[in-house]
Amino acid sequence: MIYKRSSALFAEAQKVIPGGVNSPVRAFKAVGGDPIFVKEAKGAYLYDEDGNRLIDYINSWGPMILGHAHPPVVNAVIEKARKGTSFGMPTEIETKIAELAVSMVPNIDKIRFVNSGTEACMSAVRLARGFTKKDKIIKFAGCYHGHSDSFLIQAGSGAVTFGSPNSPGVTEGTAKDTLLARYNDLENVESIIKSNKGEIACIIIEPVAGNMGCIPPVKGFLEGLRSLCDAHNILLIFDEVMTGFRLAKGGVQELLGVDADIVTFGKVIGGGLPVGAFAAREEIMNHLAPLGPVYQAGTLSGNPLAMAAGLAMLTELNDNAEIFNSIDKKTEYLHKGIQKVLEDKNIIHTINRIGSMISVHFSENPVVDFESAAEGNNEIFKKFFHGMLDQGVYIAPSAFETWFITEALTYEDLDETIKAVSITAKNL
Ligand code: KE4
Repeated sequence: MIYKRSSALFAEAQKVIPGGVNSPVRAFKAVGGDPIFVKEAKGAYLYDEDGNRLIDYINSWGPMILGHAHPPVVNAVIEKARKGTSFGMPTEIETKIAELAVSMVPNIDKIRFVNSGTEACMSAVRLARGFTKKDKIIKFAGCYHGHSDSFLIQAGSGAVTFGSPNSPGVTEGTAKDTLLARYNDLENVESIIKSNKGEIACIIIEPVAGNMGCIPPVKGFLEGLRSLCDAHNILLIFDEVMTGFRLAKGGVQELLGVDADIVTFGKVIGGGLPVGAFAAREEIMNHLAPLGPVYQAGTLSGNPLAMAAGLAMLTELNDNAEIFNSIDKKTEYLHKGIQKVLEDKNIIHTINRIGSMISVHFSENPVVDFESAAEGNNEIFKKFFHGMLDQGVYIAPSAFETWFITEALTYEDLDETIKAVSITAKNL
């Protein structure tokens, strides 16, 4: 594959945009080489600036569950744009998508729209602190909830896992209120709660992790968190920015039958336009301004174009629930095909999959938390990434990401992808 024009565009971009990208993971730092510049996309395919067609397994990191340039979504945005692009005033379509989202997801009575997953998670934590009148939060190593200060925390020293900033600009004052736990380790969470009695406002978790590669919760883990939260008056926040409206109509709450107190959304809910949201039962959401004291706001929140895209997307998913079964089957087919090829070539690997989320880890041990995810052989992953790219298949440019399956993929695309793995595996 030739990427000359992408490289030239990248050189230009770096002169005026830090790192040439508006979000770091796009810069290919984890895999090397210059990032691919996309010219356009349709269905399951990306068309880059050098005329290459790539089968897309990122789908804008999740939103394109029905494929790129999906006509009902595109037409809805065009129609809306003709009537104005932003008003900063309430519009009926915000109520329409709110009613639909509330009808699809368990345990939520009200929803507030914002402009990104980060904003949704940041606001959800502020709401939990305001509602419980407690300051500390528990998050999990390897889970990503966006770039709000409270989340950019790494494991501190010492057994009590006090957080410490993992980015300049995050203060020690902020970090002290974020406690870091190990994913899938209930005892660890319990010990942190015991060490911070009466101080923890919420536990925020990706109920199915997608930012360490795909890591499903082990049996009983989410149920255990629910019990701990009930016993200690802690709110359980499910960050469903990735899993919401993807793993089931009602997300992980529906799929695994565990109730959250607050749920955050992003990606699919906006149909590819900038939308995040957070939702909960009425007694919690009514603490939000202008009703209650917890402040949160946004000039472009509920933007009509974004609402039009999101409403078109959620309507199609709500009316055609068999879509979820179809993409799950495609993901299982891909899983089995890749696994057979890598086993035949004796390549040490493990594949995690749940619903339409899947990740390939070049490690022999099960990948159940950040530590085990980090054991993966990154040199082999880099070769795998570029080998697949050379075969016209675009997977996440990082071993700590999940592949996202789109309904637009055909079984021929899946076979082509499995064949690309077979060719790539020869050089691993
Ligand atoms: P955004 O602010 O990027 O819309 O959402 C933050 C976020 C929150 N919660 C979860 C579970 C997420 O996965 C994300 C964002 N996901 C990454 C991909 N792992 C976005 C890609 C990027 O950072 O460019």
